Amino acid sequence: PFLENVVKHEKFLTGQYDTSFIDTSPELFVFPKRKDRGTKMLTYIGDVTINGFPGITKKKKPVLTKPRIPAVNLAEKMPEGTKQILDKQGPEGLVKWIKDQNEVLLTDTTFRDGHQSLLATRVRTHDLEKIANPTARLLPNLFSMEMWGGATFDVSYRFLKEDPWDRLLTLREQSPNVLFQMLLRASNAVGYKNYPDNVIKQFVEKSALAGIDVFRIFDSLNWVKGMTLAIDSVRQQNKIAEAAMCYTGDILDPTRRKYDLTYYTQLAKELEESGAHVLGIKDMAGLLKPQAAYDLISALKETVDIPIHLHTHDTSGNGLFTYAKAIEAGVDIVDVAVSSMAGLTSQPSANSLYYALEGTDRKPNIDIKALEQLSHYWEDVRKYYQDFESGMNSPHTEVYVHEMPGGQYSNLQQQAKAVGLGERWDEVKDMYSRVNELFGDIVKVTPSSKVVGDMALFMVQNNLTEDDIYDRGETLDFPDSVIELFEGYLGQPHGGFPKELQRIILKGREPLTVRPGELLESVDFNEVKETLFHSLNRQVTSFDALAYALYPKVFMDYNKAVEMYGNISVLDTPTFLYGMRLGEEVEIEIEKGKTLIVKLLSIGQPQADGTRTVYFELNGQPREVVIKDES
Ligand code: BTN
Ligand code: 3PY
Ligand code: ZN
Repeated sequence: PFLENVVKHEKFLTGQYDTSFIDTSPELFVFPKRKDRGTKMLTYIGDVTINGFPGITKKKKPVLTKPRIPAVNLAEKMPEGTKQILDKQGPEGLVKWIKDQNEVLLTDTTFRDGHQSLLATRVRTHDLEKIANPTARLLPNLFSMEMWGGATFDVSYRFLKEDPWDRLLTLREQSPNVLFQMLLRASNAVGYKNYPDNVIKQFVEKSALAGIDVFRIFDSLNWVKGMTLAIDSVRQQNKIAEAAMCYTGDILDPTRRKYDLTYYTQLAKELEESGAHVLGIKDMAGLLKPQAAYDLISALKETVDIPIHLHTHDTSGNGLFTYAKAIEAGVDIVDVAVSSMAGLTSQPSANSLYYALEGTDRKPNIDIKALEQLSHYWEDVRKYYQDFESGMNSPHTEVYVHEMPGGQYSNLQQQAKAVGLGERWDEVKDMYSRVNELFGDIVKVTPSSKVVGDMALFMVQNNLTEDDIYDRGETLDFPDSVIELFEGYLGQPHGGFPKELQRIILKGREPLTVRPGELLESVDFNEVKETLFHSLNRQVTSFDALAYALYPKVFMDYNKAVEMYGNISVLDTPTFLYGMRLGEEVEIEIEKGKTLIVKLLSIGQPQADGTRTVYFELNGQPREVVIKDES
């Protein structure tokens, strides 16, 4: 606790911080051993130049322009925003403030769901950091910036080889005025399964410490019992608990009664009674049709007293129409993305919404010129990540049938490619909706959506039909995630599991009916820190320990990559993803005021052992590294 106070102090009061000294007990303090950062960096650049980046078909480094950053005066005082309202008036004060606003309030999701949905979550801190301060200055009237949680935590370590906690701390420093919002999967934290209760509590506590103000909490089966621990933990931190219900099905369809208006109003009431400060409606796939939005918001306004925050995805192309109807019905806050990162599987465009509401009394109080400038930046950055685009480039009304969440679309597509089903993507989508039926029509959102996706991949890969599952299920090795779902480790779905299928999948084992957190053994964080300290041979923070508790293998692999390559998060994105062209020179700021100038001179022919020598110039001096050619 003492050192955590130091962090708060150093970081938040003086604006200077160094995550390397955070909350380590003094006896664990070691001085990092001297390493040659230059060689590590060249090893990475050599490796990615020769072997390419995982998930990208190897190709020449594209020639791209530097993103246009809006000109802002960094010397000027940062305008105050909603963060100051929360800090001064507490959660209740903030809730009252929301209710007092007449215009619709906006959450900007560009930093999280926007790129999670369009670019497989791959946008790096390097690119977020540069626009965080201009965004805070140009859009101080935002309700919040959603910039953490969901898939970003896992993807940061796993694919980007960067620390998501550093991202949060860095962005917090750059944007001190707008509320920071994260997506928290209730008992699944930012993972794909339930974790012990003390992990959830710790996670909320540390996320709040590092800068999160608004926690959007949802359960992937809309199981309230799985959400209360997270809600309580957030309230204990004096932060905003936004409890969200996931929207599935279609309240307008009289033949689909499982998730009707009554289902949602009852759920909303339960969430309010469970301590939610704000009610979230999480339309993760974009299934909420305009009239349904009007009916739903109108009914909820009659049911609950807390503000209502609506989230949708624009996959069908109807997103703005849905928002217009929701706004007419009195929704308090809606989620939008900056135009060049909006639309399709992402959120509706903030810029478009601004104009759509002209002439109404709920038009958002936002600077449209600023939005357009920010959009230029993102338009340029998006090109860096072109290889992670889903290929969807027009409205996709099929979503009303397959019901796949926007945040899952590009990720599942990557998963399908990785197991050799890239060519059979249409079949995978179709199977996705068939699996939903097979499972009894469940809510599909991370992680339940991943289970449906895993099952769909499994069935397409093995050419299985629903009948095969029932006829030959006893002999099939179902994906682990499917077994865990049916065992009750993600909680209980509305209406229960289909009994016969559950019996087949569990092969005689008894399912859980209680909350998994009641059974999972607490994590001993001191022990984790101790173990990590010995295996990593460096200072270990509470943030590290949490990462290990959530994702042990991913976290250890990340550390291996850091050991091998150093801190590669400082590389510009084209170099990070494609390496260098022959003769090219790049500048890498490895720390404030310390820059490496790297020039790629030549690449040697493969040797008998499969290695190649890569010749560089580093700050004018010749340097070479030996890289294994994996081709
Ligand atoms: C690991 O496997 O944990 C190390 C991850 C680092 C992957 C890098 S990305 C560039 C280069 N190309 C590869 O295929 N692997 C390395
Ligand atoms: C996530 O959990 O990452 C989501 O975005 C779900 O919609
Ligand atoms: Zn979403």
